[in-house]
Amino acid sequence: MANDPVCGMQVDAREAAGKSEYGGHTYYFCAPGCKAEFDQNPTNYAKNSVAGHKRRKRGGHRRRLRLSPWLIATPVVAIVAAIVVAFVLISGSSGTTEPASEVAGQTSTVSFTVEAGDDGAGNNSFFDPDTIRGKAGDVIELVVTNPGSVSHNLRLSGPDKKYGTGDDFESEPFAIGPGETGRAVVKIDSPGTYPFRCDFHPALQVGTLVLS
Ligand SMILES: [Cu+2]
Repeated sequence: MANDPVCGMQVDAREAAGKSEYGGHTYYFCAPGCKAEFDQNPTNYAKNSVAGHKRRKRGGHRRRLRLSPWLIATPVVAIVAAIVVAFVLISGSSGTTEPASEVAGQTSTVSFTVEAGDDGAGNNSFFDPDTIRGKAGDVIELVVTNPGSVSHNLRLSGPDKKYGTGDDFESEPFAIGPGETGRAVVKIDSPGTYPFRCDFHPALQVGTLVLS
């Protein structure tokens, strides 16, 4: 088994959804979204960064956190590390908790919390609620919590209701690890029903944003 360097899931190399060569190493991915993310920023994920992928600050300045493989193999230590990382993020030494609550400089006026979880073994991933109702034109913050055991994210199809076309809204961080919280800030001006999904579990973990 290999580890998907983006979301940290275990991937059987023979059944991987994609692979990339980087720095003389082969990486396997559970989903096309993970491969695309890796290919854009391989240095963020290559070697030793499996569980430690911790993310971009606003303004393009990147924060990197590399954990050695033994940490990943030792859940207790990994949990402690995650708590430390969360503390560092919350304590304000990073820009990550700055109001991601804006779209083009606008502050969100409505906030919804969505669970992106699984059954505790990485299966049956879900969003709860899987239908969110808001108003077209509002700047809406989606707070995405992950009570599950593997990484999830939330990608909202943009105004065109299609994924991967450049107008999507994506949670930040891209991969929300177990116990972590991410955010997406959304603004769509036309009423309608807009699908969202987890890029790591795109077939199963889906929902809709209904804007009136
Ligand atoms: Cu997921």
